[in-house]
Amino acid sequence: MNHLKQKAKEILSNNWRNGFTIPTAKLYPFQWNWDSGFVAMGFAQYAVKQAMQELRNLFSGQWQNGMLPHIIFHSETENTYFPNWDFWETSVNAGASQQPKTSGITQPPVHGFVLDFILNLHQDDEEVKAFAKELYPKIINYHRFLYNYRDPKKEGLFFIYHPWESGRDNSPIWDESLNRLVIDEAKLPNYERRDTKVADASERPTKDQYDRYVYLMQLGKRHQYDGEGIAKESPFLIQDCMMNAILIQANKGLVNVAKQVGLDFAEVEAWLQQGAASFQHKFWNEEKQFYLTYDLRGEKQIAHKDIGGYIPLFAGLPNATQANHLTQKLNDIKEKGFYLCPSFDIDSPLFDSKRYWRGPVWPHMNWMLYQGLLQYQQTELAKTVLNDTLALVDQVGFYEYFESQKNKYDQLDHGFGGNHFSWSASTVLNFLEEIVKMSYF
Ligand code: 9WN
Repeated sequence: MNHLKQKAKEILSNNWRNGFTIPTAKLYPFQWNWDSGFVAMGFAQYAVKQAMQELRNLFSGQWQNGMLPHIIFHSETENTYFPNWDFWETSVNAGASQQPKTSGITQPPVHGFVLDFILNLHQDDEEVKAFAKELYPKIINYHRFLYNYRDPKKEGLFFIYHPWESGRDNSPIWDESLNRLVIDEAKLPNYERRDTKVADASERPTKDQYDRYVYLMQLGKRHQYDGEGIAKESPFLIQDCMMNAILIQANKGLVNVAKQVGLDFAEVEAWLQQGAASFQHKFWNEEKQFYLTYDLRGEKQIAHKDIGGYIPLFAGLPNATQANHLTQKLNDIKEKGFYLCPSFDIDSPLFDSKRYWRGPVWPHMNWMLYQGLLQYQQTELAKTVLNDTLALVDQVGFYEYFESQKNKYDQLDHGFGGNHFSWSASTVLNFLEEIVKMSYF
């Protein structure tokens, strides 16, 4: 396993840009929100100063209203990504960060549990403790933004209005909501995709989906990117099960941090109480025995099962019966000849084992799933998730995502999307540490 560790560190070092890490060269040349969270956990294993720098630089793009953007454009001259900073025109919001430039939407709020993870590894390090005190109020502000601007019915659950915010851009769970948009090509601004020049177009979202992404960007811009008007107008208005589970787990992380370094956490506890109760009610589907994402515009659960439905395990939300249903499903998927865990329901006609979030396996998702399974004493299944991730990377390289069907994967000599990918590297580092910590071998 030493070669994997060495390679992972090499990737992180090559993707390091003097203070932050890009997800992968060419395809994603800036700093991404949740990518940086996962990367910081990898750095925490061997270079904690870099972990702290990574997060400091990420939060340097935080807006005055607390929003933490999904992309921080540390360079204004790099122009190989669409949409670049100028396309966002974030100056429509008076409190938007102008230095560095950023996008106008957010991503999964992982940073509370990331900070907890880092502090746990370095409990006696005074510099890390001081850093925890510095970052804590910024994460609190971020969460306040989500509750204040993105929770119109005050349920303790927040909404997103763009698939990019979910981090699972082209998941079939967004199809119905995206199809509500009435696209008039003549009214869409001209734009040129750059992703399909770097990655194989058959592994990326379609042109029709990109038109819809651009439409929703324009909608956000019209409302200064901050909420009220968006909630009224956006046909795409979603309470994502995965993101809300992540927020709850991040809040739990914040409570741990606050206890360790002596900070007040009453507000976080109140969020936790309300969020956990609403979560069960809103997302659990008794008939499907699965957590489903909620379409706030259509006022109904979205019928498809995606990987986000397993992430409540990570936040300790399911009761024992619910957890059994989820683990049973994972065992079935495994028995059917798949690597854990495909990003979408393998039995659905919309499953596509190659196209991005419609089927492939994503290493960082496996890290959250692994942690969740351990919490529910599902050690064997957790080990499968860990081993599958390492096997996928070991055989073909540190790609962004991977073919999930074993018989198809065996015929490939590569993964999908970008290669030398940062969160794949940091996830491998964390899994390798787990093997030692848990004495698996
Ligand atoms: C848009 C950087 C990001 C990830 C997302 C992933 C992909 C971007 C894109 O790459 O999205 O944000 O251009 O496709 O879907 O989860 O954070 O790795």
